[in-house]
Amino acid sequence: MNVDIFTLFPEWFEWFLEQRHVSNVLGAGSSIECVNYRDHTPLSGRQVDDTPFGGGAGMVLRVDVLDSALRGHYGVDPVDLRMERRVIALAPGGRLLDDQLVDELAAEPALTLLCGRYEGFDERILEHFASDVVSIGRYVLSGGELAAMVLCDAVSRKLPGALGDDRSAAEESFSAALEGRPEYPHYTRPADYRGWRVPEVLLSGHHERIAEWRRERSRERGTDQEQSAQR
Ligand code: 6GU
Repeated sequence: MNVDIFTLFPEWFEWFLEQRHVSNVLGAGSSIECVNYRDHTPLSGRQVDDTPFGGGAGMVLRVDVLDSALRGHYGVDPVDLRMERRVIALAPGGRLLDDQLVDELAAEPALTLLCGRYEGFDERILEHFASDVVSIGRYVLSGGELAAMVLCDAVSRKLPGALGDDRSAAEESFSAALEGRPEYPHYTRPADYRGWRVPEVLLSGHHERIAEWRRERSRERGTDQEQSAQR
């Protein structure tokens, strides 16, 4: 997969790209490239944002700057770009990122991520250039960069070569293998610590009983999580 990240802070991603599971995926044929909006702005002084029409606090990323940045990088009109590849604007009001969306994005050959800053994007960017608007939760971050990293992290775990063992991604929390529910609890040595004993069934070597126990625990956790989401 090829991922391009448009941002005002490309240096934020340097640390992220060095992390093991990300660099494994990059080594296995994927690529992540960062593009600085400021390198493409048609405005003087590397300006990229402006005050909102109608007044109010903060600054808004300009539609002409995004047009130049996308056109400069891809050599096509950004209105047509979103027909070729998913162009995802990261904004708090977007579609909530969940395992289903992560799977959907992991199946794409290429993604473009647009990070907003300040008060966010001129609405025309979302309307005309983005194919999707994605949010990582119902709270406000100061920019889309951390959300882009969250999305890349979650997507890259689904790509071949990311994890030591490809089964880990298939059976993990919220996956279809667990019918969308959270993962069962894990234990390792010591089997008894301060009197806190590991459930006996896990030490039994009885694979069917272990699988059954894990399904039950996963179901219980799913119910607990639904109940706390309703509160
Ligand atoms: Cl994608 N962006 C910002 N600025 N805040 C967020 C978010 C995204 N998702 C949750 N909060």
